Amino acid sequence: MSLEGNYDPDNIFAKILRGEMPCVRVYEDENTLGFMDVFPQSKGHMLVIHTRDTARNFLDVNPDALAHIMSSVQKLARAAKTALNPDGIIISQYNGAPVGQSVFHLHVHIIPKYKVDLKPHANKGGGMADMDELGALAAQIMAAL
Ligand code: DGP
Repeated sequence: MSLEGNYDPDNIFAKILRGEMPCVRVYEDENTLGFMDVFPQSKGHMLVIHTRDTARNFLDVNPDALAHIMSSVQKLARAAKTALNPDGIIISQYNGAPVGQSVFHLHVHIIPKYKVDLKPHANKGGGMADMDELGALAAQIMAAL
């Protein structure tokens, strides 16, 4: 998919929002959802999405919705720092399949980075996470919110 196109209501994050697909939730407010990435690039890799705005990418999004998303990203990044003590935290966001976007509901990655361990983006080699491990990490981060 390119930068052009219409929002697909059957994308995987839309299904998560409708409760049609499971996910390990970390943070929710009236506008956003933060949850564990199921193909984590590192311990504590999370995603933040808007729960109502149907932007496919950064270019489409309503600025107010973007502000809500980034506020939650900051909240979760701070919690990840407290809970997991990473050496650094990458905040990233991809626009268009050619640069790596694979889910076309705008999302921001929070990727705690440790000196020893960073896996490739999405499901390109890192493998799917164990849901119990994701749940334990989510609980650690939630305790720091
Ligand atoms: P991107 O490639 O930037 O569009 O990121 C999509 C991310 O979503 C990628 O890191 C893997 C993750 N992902 C894909 N499918 C699922 C899913 O069903 N559940 C969760 N929690 N994450 C998913």
